[in-house]
Amino acid sequence: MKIGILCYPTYGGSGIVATELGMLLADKGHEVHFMSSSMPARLDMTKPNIYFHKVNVETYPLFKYQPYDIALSSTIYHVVKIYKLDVIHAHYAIPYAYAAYMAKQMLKDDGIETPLVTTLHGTDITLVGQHPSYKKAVEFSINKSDFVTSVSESLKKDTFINFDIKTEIQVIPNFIDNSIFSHINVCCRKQFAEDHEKIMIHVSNLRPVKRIQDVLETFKRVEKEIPSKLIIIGEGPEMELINEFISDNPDLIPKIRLMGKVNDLFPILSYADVFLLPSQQESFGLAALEAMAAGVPVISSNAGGIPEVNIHGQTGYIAEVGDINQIVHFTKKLFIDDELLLKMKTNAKENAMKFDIANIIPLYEELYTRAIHKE
Ligand code: GMT
Repeated sequence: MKIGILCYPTYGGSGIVATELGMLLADKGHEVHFMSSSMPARLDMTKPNIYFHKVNVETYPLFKYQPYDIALSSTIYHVVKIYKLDVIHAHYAIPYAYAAYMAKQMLKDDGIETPLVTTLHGTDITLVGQHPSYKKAVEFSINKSDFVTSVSESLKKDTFINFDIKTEIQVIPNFIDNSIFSHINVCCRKQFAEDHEKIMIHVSNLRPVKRIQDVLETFKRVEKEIPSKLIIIGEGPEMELINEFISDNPDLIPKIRLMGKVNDLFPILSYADVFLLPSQQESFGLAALEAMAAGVPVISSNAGGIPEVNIHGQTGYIAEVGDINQIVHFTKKLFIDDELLLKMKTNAKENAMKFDIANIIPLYEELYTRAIHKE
């Protein structure tokens, strides 16, 4: 099949899922065309069958805002027409599903019917998609998509609650390529912590919805009793809050490692003892799944789809959003009991296997086939 993938290029769950999916489809022999404002962060252009088309936004002095969505729909139109794509897959409703619908109409005028599959990722439904400036357009583009998927049952439910949806929504959970962990060389834990110290880790785009304050407060309280280190990976607006916390707690400076965006996330994840994900909202929690696949138990909030990934008392623990006492309690519980920690590490890895790409890719392939054959 010839598949067009529209996604955000930056760090953020939807872009990562879209990129990993596209690369695996290309590995299986499909021709995959990525369209985005810049090269997606994890896209490996050395792989076969992969094409990248940059959306070029032409500036003009009259424009206060650049008309990205117009440039995007024109790019989709041209790429579908030139490369004869079979299907367009939009990741994140805004602006991808919307722009893809416009491209579909332009193609229709030329007698070309190209099916559109839209995957809802989370904040396109629960946060930004709720804003009056976008809500109607999001609803319209979902209803105009030929097939719609969501990354969790929870997100599917939220979509039906928040919008007037007339199409079916199929849940296709996010996934992980567990095979990458067989090649990881775990040699350097000492670079992050002494043997007697535990490691907490948090990976995100550091936006307010991630509740970084809970990560920092948990670390501060746990570290007082149990020697530990905190690794934070990612970049985003809450970096200011982190810097403020560090300057208010100078004794913690040598114990907190801020790593920004890292290219090779998985070896670092493998050193951690717990992954903290106290998010206010999380449709799935891809970062938690990646941690689990690396054998790291997750201590998370109960937001959105997280409980579909992190199983309380088995792969980690779940607390109410904002209940720091609970998060601290669960972290200490794991840190003081090596046997329990080891068991949960094994459980986490085992549960991640359920989300292995080998189980998920066929679901997308089947969906594309149905879309192409209008089934
Ligand atoms: O908030 C983010 O982490 C980015 C956002 C995105 O769409 O890029 O992530 C959402 O999609 C991920 C991939 O499907 C999910 O794993 C995240 O849970 C979801 N984030 C939120 O719902 C806040």
